[in-house]
Amino acid sequence: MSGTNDTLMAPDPAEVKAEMLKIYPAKTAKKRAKQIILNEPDAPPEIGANTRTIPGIITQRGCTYAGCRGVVMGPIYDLLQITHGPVGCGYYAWLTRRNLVRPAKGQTNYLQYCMNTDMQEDQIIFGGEKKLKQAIREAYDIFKPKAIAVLATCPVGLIGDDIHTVAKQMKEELGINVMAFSCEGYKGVSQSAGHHIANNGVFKNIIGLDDQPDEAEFNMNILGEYNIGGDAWEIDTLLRKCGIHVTSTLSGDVSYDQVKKAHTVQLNGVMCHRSINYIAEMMEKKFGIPWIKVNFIGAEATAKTLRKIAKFFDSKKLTDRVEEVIAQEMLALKPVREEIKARHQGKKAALFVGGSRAHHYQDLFRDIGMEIISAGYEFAHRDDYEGRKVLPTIKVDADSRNIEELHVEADPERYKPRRTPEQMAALESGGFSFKDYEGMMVEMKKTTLVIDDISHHEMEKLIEIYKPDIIGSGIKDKFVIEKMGVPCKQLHSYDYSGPYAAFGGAINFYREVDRMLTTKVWKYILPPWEKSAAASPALVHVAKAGGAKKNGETPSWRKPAAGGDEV
Ligand code: CFM
Repeated sequence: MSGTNDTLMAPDPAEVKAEMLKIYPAKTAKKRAKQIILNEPDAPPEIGANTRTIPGIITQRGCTYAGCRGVVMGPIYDLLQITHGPVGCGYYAWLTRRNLVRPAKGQTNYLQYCMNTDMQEDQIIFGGEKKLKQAIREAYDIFKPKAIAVLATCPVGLIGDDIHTVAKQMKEELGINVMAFSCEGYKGVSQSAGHHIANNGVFKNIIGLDDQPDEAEFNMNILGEYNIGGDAWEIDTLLRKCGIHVTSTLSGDVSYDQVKKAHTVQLNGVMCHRSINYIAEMMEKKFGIPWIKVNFIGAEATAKTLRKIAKFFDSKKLTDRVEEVIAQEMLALKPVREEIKARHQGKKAALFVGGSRAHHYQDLFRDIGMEIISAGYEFAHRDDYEGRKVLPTIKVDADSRNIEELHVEADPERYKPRRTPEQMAALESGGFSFKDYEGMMVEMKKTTLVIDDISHHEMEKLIEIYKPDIIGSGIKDKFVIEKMGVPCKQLHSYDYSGPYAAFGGAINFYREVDRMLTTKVWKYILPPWEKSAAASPALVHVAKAGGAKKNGETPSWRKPAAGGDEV
């Protein structure tokens, strides 16, 4: 056996891609080939994204209802939310996503409830509108909420219940805001469609209901921040230290009343571009609030974001304060970062998460000297990969046409540009960019594999060939990855730790990765390809070749060293 004598060459990404695809039927391989791309940071190539997953492929995606109810609407804690559908769908509204809240004293919090109309065969056959009305009345009688949202699951759309008319009638009857969301799970390609539906609903039904601004010199919203593991609290604490007030987040630890006045701020910061860019755009058109992309994941990214915000407000006092805060925070962070960096410099990470974290978390790994060998989103669109400049070239297909595009115009009374055109132009000529997101690919190295909607099969190949030191991914593949001997940091609910945002969060993350990479437990796990090799000596050659031997040849990245015996 010659395992130790093998020369391990850097895998050729084109060969890796071919290896991933070769198991698929021709049509599937053709489609997946468009979703597995060799990166070119200077001119990101077109990637296939936001298209339906081919049946049979094991994907990590969720449904449209999950994106609307679970992701965007879920965290608005005093908006009473009723799922209209079978009780099983309702389960996924029951805090299965880890958006934390800490309502102020005396405020209502419905997050711990899971309210559902429990549709039965009767309603499927004869219609569920009556039962829905009854559920709304019942919920109102018990809780007396400020507002109610009704969220549809698949059968509602299939049988044609008119939930919007029900909401309208109940609004009149109860005298409170009642709104409906046609976010049936099948409506789109993934949860991404649900984000868009939720954005439309929040914009139409909540934002703009209260014109009274919070009193603050520097006042902004953080959009697309969902307070997973307390991230929004970490960001809020940091911004407060700088003297910046957050009126509303969409939607992390936020109340219905805060969302009502979201349109009164001077600036919108967009954290998760994928899930909330629609609202940012619509608020700009209707109210004149500019938006900028922000990122509080990673120490360097956080510092950059703070400076960007300070530059927008154009105040010496704020700029000085921001620099002071960055210096203070870095003082505490740097020794931890340097110590951990020394242990893990050059190690390899891969990231396959959602619609924004696969990009944002790259900064945290880079902070401690690690290299990103591959990354991809589950359900993002081309603009999240290639940047918003490709928006005009994205083809509108039957699936995207399914989701309403709101026609938004400037509000006749309330449209008020927050900066004059001259001020905006001056900022832009100083390198400041509004309404812009450059996407993931410009920040990744040349020829790095960018993989959209990665399948379990592709993940296995990636691990066998690249042997990453850690993978950031989700619960659906976490244990598959760990059974292969690779630590997996679950980047949706954070494996119940966190927060990871801002400077304090970055320290938590470095320590967590350090712990995961230094524990000795992984060496006790024999990955499946080595197990089969041990059981059958004839397979040893294939195993050593990263399981990627094709047509009797050893792939170029794993040629045996001269003089080394093979088996
Ligand atoms: Fe935005 Fe999210 Fe994400 Fe997302 Fe999500 Fe999430 Fe996510 Mo899980 S809104 S796209 S639909 S950052 S629940 S808080 S972690 S897949 S990367």
